[in-house]
Amino acid sequence: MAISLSGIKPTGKLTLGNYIGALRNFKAMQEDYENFIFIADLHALTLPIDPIELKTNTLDIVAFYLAAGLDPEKTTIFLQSDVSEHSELNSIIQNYLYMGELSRMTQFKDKSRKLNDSAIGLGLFAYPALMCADIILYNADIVPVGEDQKQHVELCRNLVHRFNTRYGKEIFKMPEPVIPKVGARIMSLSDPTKKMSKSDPKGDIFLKDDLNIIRKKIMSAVTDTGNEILFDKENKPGISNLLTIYSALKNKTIEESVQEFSNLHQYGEFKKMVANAVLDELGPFQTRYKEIISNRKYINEVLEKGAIRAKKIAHKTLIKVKKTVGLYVHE
Ligand code: ATP
Ligand code: LTN
Repeated sequence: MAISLSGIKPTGKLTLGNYIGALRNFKAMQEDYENFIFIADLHALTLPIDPIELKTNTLDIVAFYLAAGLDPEKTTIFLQSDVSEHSELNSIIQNYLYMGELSRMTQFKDKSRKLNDSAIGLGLFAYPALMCADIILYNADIVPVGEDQKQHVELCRNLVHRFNTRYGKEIFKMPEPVIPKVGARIMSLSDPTKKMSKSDPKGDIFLKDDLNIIRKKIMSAVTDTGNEILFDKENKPGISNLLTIYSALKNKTIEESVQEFSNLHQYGEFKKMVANAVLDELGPFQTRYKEIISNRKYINEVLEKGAIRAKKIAHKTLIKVKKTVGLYVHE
């Protein structure tokens, strides 16, 4: 069975962007792939974060994974920091990535721009090395992510090629990013030219928001002049974003949704239908989340079982890499 792997870093409250671009696709993978889904808690440390907040965010993501339908019998759910092989492989493969290519990463440029030079941590710069270790430890064939993470997976592909060429064999499998056709980049509702982002929230819909608040946020989303429901990212970014949200949640193509609304010449009515689509999805999701988050024993069991299963595979890869590069492994 081919292998799928992905993760989310617990840096803040998850948004509808995370749900559409990532979370909901993780479940789709568990039927056809051997599925590894983790919480990238080590990555969350690449920017300053309060320890209590980190822990709360982490537990929330586990509950979100389960509420989204990940089945611990089919998907290995675990914390990155529970499997020390991630850090060990990171310290080996970081030597095969170059400063030049790391400094070209858009995420690094965006995040470091907001900091003083003296406050940019080494971990933020080296972020993609750890991400690459996450991927290759499990021999992932595919990596389902939103648009913004594609560049990191591409960098990992370069590393795989470089490493395999250097050692003359297929040590690592070549991973493929899988980006959703609709909803790979959900934009902010108050500024549809900016990505909806959990660490830089602007008019975002959070997965835990009260349903009435969610409706209000959608009804007051920034739209554009005119009254036609058309997909035009340049001239109608607000309407295009709402069309994307609607289409993704209804499993429709953008064209199908545009067709559906072709007789509607009122943004208000359109927004109501988008809000209904979001509430239909998030209502039951929130009910499941509340049940799971109050059952800490179950969450612990899922994570413990997941870490044991993940470690078995990760350890094998680490030994193979150590042998390949010439580190002495006691036989
Ligand atoms: P941060 O603001 O801390 O960088 P983020 O909201 O961008 O966080 P990540 O943890 O980086 O979230 O991403 C988790 C997953 O969600 C990734 O696969 C990412 O591509 C996806 N994702 C994040 N934001 C969006 C968005 N606005 N639209 C679609 N997918 C998204
Ligand atoms: N960088 C990703 C989280 C992440 C990840 C990974 C995703 C860390 N390691 C490996 C896929 C595969 C993010 O910010 N969403």
